[in-house]
Order: sequence, then C-alpha cells, then structure tokens
Amino acid sequence: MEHSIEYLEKQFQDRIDRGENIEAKDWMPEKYRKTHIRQISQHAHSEIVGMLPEGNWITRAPSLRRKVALLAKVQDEAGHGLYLYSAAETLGISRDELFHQLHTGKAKYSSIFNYPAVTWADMGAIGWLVDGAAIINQVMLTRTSYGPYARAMVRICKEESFHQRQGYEIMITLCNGTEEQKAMAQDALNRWWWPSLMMFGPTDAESTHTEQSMKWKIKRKTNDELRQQFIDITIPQAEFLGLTVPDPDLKWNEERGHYDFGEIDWTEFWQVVKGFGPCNKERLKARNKAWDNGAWVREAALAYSEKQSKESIRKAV
Ligand code: FAQ
Repeated sequence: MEHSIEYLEKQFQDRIDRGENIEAKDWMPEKYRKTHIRQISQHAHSEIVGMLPEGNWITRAPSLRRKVALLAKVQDEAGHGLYLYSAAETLGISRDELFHQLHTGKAKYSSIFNYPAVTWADMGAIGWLVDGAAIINQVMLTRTSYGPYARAMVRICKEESFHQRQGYEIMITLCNGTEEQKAMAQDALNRWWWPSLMMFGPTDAESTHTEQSMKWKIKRKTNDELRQQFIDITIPQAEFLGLTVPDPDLKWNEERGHYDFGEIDWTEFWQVVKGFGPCNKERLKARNKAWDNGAWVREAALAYSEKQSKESIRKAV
C-alpha cells in the first residue's frame, strides 16, 4: 500500500520521539538525509584537515614519548575521518564525491583548523581546548538519531578523551616548567581560546539548522548550551594550570550557576568559515597535494583488488 509523504513523515517523527534509531535502509525525509550528509561529511573533513596543524609538529616533538603520543593522536584522527566518511556513504553519497567537495572548497570543515600551530605549546592547547570542545559536542552525538553516526561516535569519543588528556598533560608540564615555558602555554591559550569557542557554531539565534536538528534529535543540545558547558568545565582547568583566559568579561554568575563571558568576534568567525582565515588556502592546498600524490596508491589498490576478484572467479569455475 502506498502511503502519503505526510503519513510517512508522521511515522518517522513518532519513531524519533520514541527514541528509536534510524538505520540506513529505513525511510527518511529527504531533508533528514541531506542534513546528515552535510553534518557527517563536514565532521569527517574536519578530522582530516585537523590532522594538518598537528602533523606539522610530529618531526619537532621534544621527546620520543611526545612524538609517539602525537603520532598516535593524528593517526586516530585519520581513523575518525574514515569511520565518518563510511557513515556518510550509508546515506547514498560516494566517497569520491565527498572528497571532490572538500578539494574544490565547496564543503565546510571546522573553522578551528584554519588557525596556525606556531609553537609546541599549541599541541597542548589543541589537545586540551580543541579536543575538549570536540568531546563536549560529540558526547551528545553518541545519542544522535541516525544509527551509523551514533555508533561511530562512541569509539571516536573514547579516543578523543585520550587526546584531551594528552594535550592537558603537555600544558601541565609547561606550566610546571621554566617561566619561558609557562609563558608559551599562556600564549597558546590566548590564541586558541576564542577560536575554540567558535567551534560550537553561531549563536542559537543565528543558527540555521538547530531548530530542525533538535526536532529530529540529530542534535541533542544547542550550540549555545554546548559552548556554555565547555566554558564551565574548562575555566577550573585553566585555574589549576595557573593560566588566565583572555576574556576580561569572564565572571562566575552565582544566579545562573554558569560563567558569563564576553562577546565572540562573529565577524572573524564568518570570515574564517567563508575561506578567509589565516590558513584556509594552505589547508586546501595541502589536502589537494595529498590527494594528487596518493593517486598511484589508489590505482595500485584498485588494480590489486581487480586481480584478486578475477582470481577468485577463475578458482570458482
Ligand atoms: N566551522 O546552523 P548551524 C574535531 C556552519 S572535530 C565551520 O549552527 P549545525 C576533532 C554550519 O556548517 C570538529 N562552519 O549548523 C579534532 C552551517 O553551514 P551550512 C568538528 C561552521 O550543523 C580535534 C552554518 O555554519 N566537529 O575537532 C561552524 O546545526 C583536534 C550554520 O550553523 C563536528 O563537525 C564551525 N565551527 O551546527 C580533530 C561535529 N559552526 O552547512 C583534530 C559535528 C557552524 O548550512 C584535532 N557537527 N558552521 O553551509 C555539529 O555538531 C554541527 O554541525 C555544528 C554546527 C555544531 C558544528
């Protein structure tokens, strides 16, 4: 029996309201599918582009222990990108198309990765703040309504916790070191603080997708709720380090039970999102170069798999 779109949409919303996961082969509104392709692929691209600022420091890590930990972290990020591309593919888009969108600058990825990592302390600040912000956002996504995305997020969150601790431990070491090292840590916090707050996206009033995404339980919390949660968790961590967050308006608000904080520079945020941040061009260039340099690997892998399938057909007949 044919059902009307209205009927199917009502059934779909009822499933979401009952807390059921939606799976790849289930009926879903076209906009739900497209929203997920958009969000999951932006997330995947963020992981892949996010390898670049840290990759830059692998050869310059100050000890073997730091190098091994950083290598493992960057490798995890590649893995996260791959799970997420796979989750996006379940919605009917090919990986080639997703890469094409990234390489041509059509796809968005997190604004944060368009800032440069200029000192070793930035490895601490990225792990502490960027992974810290990513975790706050991603823990809610383990309960997102689309099954393949939610399941990918469970493992990703476990690894992100290790990343966050890796970064915070670098910050602790620097803050317990020489005056110069502590100054490096403060400088990294000064530069990464505001961009980290921008990771949560525009304010709820300005967010295009939040309302519908909350209804479909794609998002379980709004951009502003998550940003506030991040600030409330992070300030005591900065105090423990003996560092100061670069926000003169930051103040505990007893009545709200939250920190008040200063105005985010939204002009800077949109500039970075639109491709005019400090490193946007460099990041896209690096990804395109990696894609071009990897062509022979993809061709060899394809030739090998064709050879394998011919062999298995030959053996079967
Ligand atoms: N940067 O209506 P909303 C990581 C765009 S992973 C760039 O609020 P939505 C791991 C947004 O796409 C970090 N663009 O959008 C790691 C939309 O544009 P569109 C990434 C942004 O989707 C750590 C427009 O603005 N995490 O860090 C940003 O409901 C260390 C309107 O915004 C994820 O992707 C931004 N910051 O909420 C790796 C998590 N914010 O598409 C290496 C999954 C917003 O209409 C090292 N994503 N925009 O053209 C999400 O939870 C959501 O997509 C939000 C944005 C919360 C990011």
